[in-house]
Amino acid sequence: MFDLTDFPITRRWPPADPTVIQLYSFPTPNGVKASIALEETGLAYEPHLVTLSDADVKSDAFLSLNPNNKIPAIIDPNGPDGTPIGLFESGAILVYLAEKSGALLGDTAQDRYHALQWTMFQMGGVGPMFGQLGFFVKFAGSEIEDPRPRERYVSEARRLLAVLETALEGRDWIAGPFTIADIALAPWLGGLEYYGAKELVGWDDLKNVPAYLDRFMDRPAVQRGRQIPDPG
Ligand SMILES: N[C@@H](CCC(=O)N[C@@H](CS)C(=O)NCC(=O)O)C(=O)O
Repeated sequence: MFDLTDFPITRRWPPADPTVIQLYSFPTPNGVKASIALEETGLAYEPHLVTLSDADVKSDAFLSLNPNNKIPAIIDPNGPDGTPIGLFESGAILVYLAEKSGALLGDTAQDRYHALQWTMFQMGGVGPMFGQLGFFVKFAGSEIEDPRPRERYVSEARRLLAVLETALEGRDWIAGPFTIADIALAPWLGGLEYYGAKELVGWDDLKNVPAYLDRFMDRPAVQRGRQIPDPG
């Protein structure tokens, strides 16, 4: 039941305890979604550091678990029907961990669909748009002279932040109770600082979003999960 030798990734990153969830990740906004959810739910797991270098994410071993060469990915030795399951895409991992633990999707069917709605909003909107913003503001794209891509992603980031600012009025968490949607969204809000993009997106004009990020960062499980795996 706990034999993980069918997963080639375990030969490069061997499990110390093959009975627990194996996490392959790096502490980026997408990576920490998985470690924070694991810390919040209390599910037993073992982290493995997979850096963003081609030698790791494009290795045959990692591609055998995620052909899309991106962290995070997991193996649960005790998946549905008691058989092992491998998963990639942080949104799918969040839903899986929430359903497995019975936590982080609220208490009612309404909560659950709202949590999924805002998780999709992050996966399809905030993640890709903020990621491109980072590319054009901080990384290689910042050397491109044409201002239009940068302007496009700054204006999309501002628009998405305005959606959140309105939705957070009068509530602590985006779907009502604390859910996977918060774990998906908040690390990306924190990423704006790392990109040096806060001023560009008008962060100081917002009230609810910065308070929301502070509330998220205050959670002990979030503080632990943000450091996992230890990047060394
Ligand atoms: N949609 C994916 C995106 C994951 C992603 O972009 N991961 C980045 C780090 S934040 C990565 O692994 N990059 C390595 C590469 O692209 O080579 C998810 O949410 O899991």
